[in-house]
This record gives sequence, structure tokens and C-alpha cells, in this order.
Amino acid sequence: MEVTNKYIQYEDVRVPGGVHTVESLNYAWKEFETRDDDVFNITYPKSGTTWLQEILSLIYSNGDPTPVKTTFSWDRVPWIEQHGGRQHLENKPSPRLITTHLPFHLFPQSFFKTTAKAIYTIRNPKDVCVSLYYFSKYAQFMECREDFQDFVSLFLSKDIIFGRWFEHVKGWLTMKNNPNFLILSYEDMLKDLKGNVIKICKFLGKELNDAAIDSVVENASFQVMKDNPMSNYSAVPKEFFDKEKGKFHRKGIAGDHKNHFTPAQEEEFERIYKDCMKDINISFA
Ligand code: PPS
Repeated sequence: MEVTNKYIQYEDVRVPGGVHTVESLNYAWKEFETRDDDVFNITYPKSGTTWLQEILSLIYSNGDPTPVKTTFSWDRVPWIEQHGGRQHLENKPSPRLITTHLPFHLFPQSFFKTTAKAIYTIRNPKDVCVSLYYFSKYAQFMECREDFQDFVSLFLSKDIIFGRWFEHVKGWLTMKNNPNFLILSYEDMLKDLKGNVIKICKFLGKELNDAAIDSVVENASFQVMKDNPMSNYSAVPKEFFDKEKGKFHRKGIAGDHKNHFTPAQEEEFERIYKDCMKDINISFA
């Protein structure tokens, strides 16, 4: 796979090239055959993707940490749209756990003819913006902006990866009344991880005993994941992640935007948020 910070345009979104190809995106959208017991972990980037990869892996091992300690997260819960998605998923035994950042309108079309389940995790967009800013400094396949102010402008433009947060969230929220669709909040998971693990188990029809639930919660904690080489991306070669410029498990908190946005930026962001999300009833702590 080529490492490049040049993006490719696919339909109406831009995505990092190399990691994605037109072929891999076509596969995800048009060719992938969803199975009834597939489970999708869907996010806008930096909204809790890796966290859900860990939680889902642990739920499907009934709390046994062996898989998360021995297999890379991207092999356990692979991205469908990335280069290699087809090879990863075609021969994977069921139930398959699958990750995606795709917007709703580019999601596998076959999903809608099945009883497969999908979980969409939402995070405060201002914290997403901060997290993506730091990510873009060390992920070599990302367009970066040295200045945070410039990055906020990029984040609010259609040039940002996977399209703007607003359209991504609004697209996925059209699924909110579908019984096979669960919406989670990153901030709520920080407040009550156990309650959210129980909610996910119920949604997936997985019955875990108390010890197994406790193991999911413990092994999906920020610190344990940060120290787990199978989930912390420390094994990714330098040409993809320059670890001297940043770490994947950075802070894992809510509200870091307060340390980054100026009052003027905050005001501008809120104005755009209110305008774009006026018909949508979600709020952030
Ligand atoms: S990616 O690149 O889109 O897959 O990134 P993603 O995993 O969605 O988001 C990365 C941010 O999630 C934080 N993170 C966690 N927070 C709380 N608890 C746990 N266990 C956890 N694991 C990852 C990670 O630190 C990134 O957020 P920031 O704000 O940058 O720290």
C-alpha cells in the first residue's frame, strides 16, 4: 500500500488515498454482501472507533481478553472501505465485526436487505476537531495544518475527510428509528462505561454474566487500551504514524476543545452548528 497524503475524491467525499482506493470504496458500497449476523461499528473519525472495536471484541469473546491481547484491532474489527477490506472480510467467519467511517449514503447497500446490526457513536464535534488536529500531525496519510485556527477552517469545510461532521451525523440519524440501529454517545460512555456495555449487549442479544461485563469494562478502559500494543497503534510503521509527533491514545476526555478554541472560534463554531443542526435534537455535555 502506498503512503501518500494526497486525498482521493469518491462521490461527494474526500478520503486519504493509499489507505483507500476507488476499488476498495466500490467494494464497500456496491459489492459487499452483508450477512444477517454482521455487526457494524460506525463513526465519524475520532469519535470512539477504536474504543468500540475493543468493546465489541470483548463482548464477542464473553469478556475473555485473549483476542484483544493477541490480535490487532484492525484485524479483529476491520475497516470495510480500506485497502484490504475485501480480503479481510470475505473469508471471515460469522459473526463479523466490521468498522466504517462511511457516510450513510455510501454505506453497503446490501445492509438494508438484512437483519445485520449497526452501532453509531457520536462525539462532541469540537473535541473531534481537536483530536483530528493532533492525529493529522502524525498520521502521514492526513493533510495537516500547523495552526489550529487553520485546522478548524479545514474541519468546517467540505475538504475534510469523510465529509463534514454535520452531514455525517445527520445522514446516520435518519436511521434512528430502525430497531437494528443503536446510537451511542462518547461522552456518555466516559460517564458510565458499564451502563453502555450492558446497553450494547442487550442490543446485540448477547448475555454476559457480571464477571464478563466487568472484564469488558476493565479491558476497554483508556489506560488498558493505551498500554495494549494490539490496540494502541504502536506497531504501525513510521511511514504511516510518526510516533515522535503524537500518540493515538492522547487524552481520551470530554471538553478538550475548551483548551484549544478561542472565544471567537467557539462562537463561530456554535453559529455553524446551530445552522446545520437546527432540526436535530442532540446536545453535548
Ligand atoms: S480513528 O482514527 O477515527 O479510528 O480514531 P477513534 O478511535 O475514533 O478516536 C480516537 C480518540 O478516542 C480516544 N480513545 C478513548 N477514549 C476513551 N476511552 C478509551 N478507551 C479510548 N480509546 C481511544 C483517543 O484517545 C482519541 O481521542 P483524543 O481526544 O485524541 O485523546
